[in-house]
Amino acid sequence: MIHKVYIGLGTNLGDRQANLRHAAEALEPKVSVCRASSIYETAPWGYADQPNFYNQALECETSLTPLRLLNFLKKIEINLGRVKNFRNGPRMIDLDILFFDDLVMRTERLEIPHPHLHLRAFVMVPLAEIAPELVHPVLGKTVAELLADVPDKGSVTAL
Ligand code: PH2
Ligand code: MG
Ligand code: MG
Repeated sequence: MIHKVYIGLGTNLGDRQANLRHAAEALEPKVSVCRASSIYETAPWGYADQPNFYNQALECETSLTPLRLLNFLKKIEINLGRVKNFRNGPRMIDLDILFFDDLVMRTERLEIPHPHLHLRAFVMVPLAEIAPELVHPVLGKTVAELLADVPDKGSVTAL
């Protein structure tokens, strides 16, 4: 069975543009990228004293299960040089599952939809570019509607 998944990418160390490109390349062929948002330069959220991020959203298809997809994304993060750091701290690459079909899953290891996505402009602006009509399965609103209500007014600028 083929699943439609949305993945949020973030990077603020090294060559940020190359990190995004390498991550998208590493997804294939297990995860095929259907649509990519523009790349946005965004102010760091949660911990201010670090470089600006580049953020992007990808619409993908995969036959992996949610946990296999999570493990696969973690492996790509490590292959691209991510090392353990403090919460919200700088990283080479972060790959987050935002939505997985209309699945709602809340476990210790994995929460889908991503629990904070609707609160963060650096996630919602790229996502709204590629999927404005997508409906959040818990909140019952479209991505475009949720973006209009995002409380985080951190700067988000398309490259
Ligand atoms: N990711 C975080 C914490 N803060 N800020 C921005 N601008 N972009 C991110 O991707 C980001 C962040 C934790 O995952
Ligand atoms: Mg993240
Ligand atoms: Mg993450």
